Amino acid sequence: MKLYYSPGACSLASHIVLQEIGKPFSIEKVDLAAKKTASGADFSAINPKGYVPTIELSPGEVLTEGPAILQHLADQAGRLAPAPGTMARARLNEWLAFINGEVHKAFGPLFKPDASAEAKEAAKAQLAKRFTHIEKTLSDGRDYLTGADYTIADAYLFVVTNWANFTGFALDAFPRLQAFQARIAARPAVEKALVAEGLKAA
Ligand SMILES: N[C@@H](CCC(=O)N[C@@H](CS)C(=O)NCC(=O)O)C(=O)O
Repeated sequence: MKLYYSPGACSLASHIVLQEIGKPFSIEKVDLAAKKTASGADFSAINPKGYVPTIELSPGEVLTEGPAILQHLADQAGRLAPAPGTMARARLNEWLAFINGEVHKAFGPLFKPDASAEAKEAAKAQLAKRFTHIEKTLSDGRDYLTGADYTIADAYLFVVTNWANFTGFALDAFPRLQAFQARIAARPAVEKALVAEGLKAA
């Protein structure tokens, strides 16, 4: 299994889950601007959509889209997600869709150097609404998004909300989210993924 990634990008969630599961895998960095992998391969030929995460599960079997990859890894491992078909799994899917469509994508303008100040402010206002929903969810004392159990949604939420720290989006109003981030960052698998992507000293 090989994960194509860019350091700190949304692919970090898949990387964390691979580390959590502990089955053998490798990672290869992608230059997203040049669409070249670290070994010199044409990334567009591997994933014509040109983005990470992209995972080669077995020779020629490539899976894309973060939520699909996360669920496949969890289902194969029989961990980090409730069983398919259950209400608990529907709740997990609800979170994955929210993180993907409402949080991940809302960060877009904050990463674009050419986005107008107006577009950046609008993105921050949208994110504040979404973060408020997350903060409320975490306010009943739960450690993780869906309750007592750590799931793939927590890994994904950790990665995208961490972008706040690099985009000038203050988290002061979201203390429970900050505590959540610290809780997830302390997991050995998360630390391993951060070190492997060069985001943390070994
Ligand atoms: N729909 C995809 C989007 C993935 C995505 O936005 N990846 C970003 C990094 S976080 C990327 O590779 N961007 C480079 C590009 O689109 O050229 C998913 O949810 O996995």
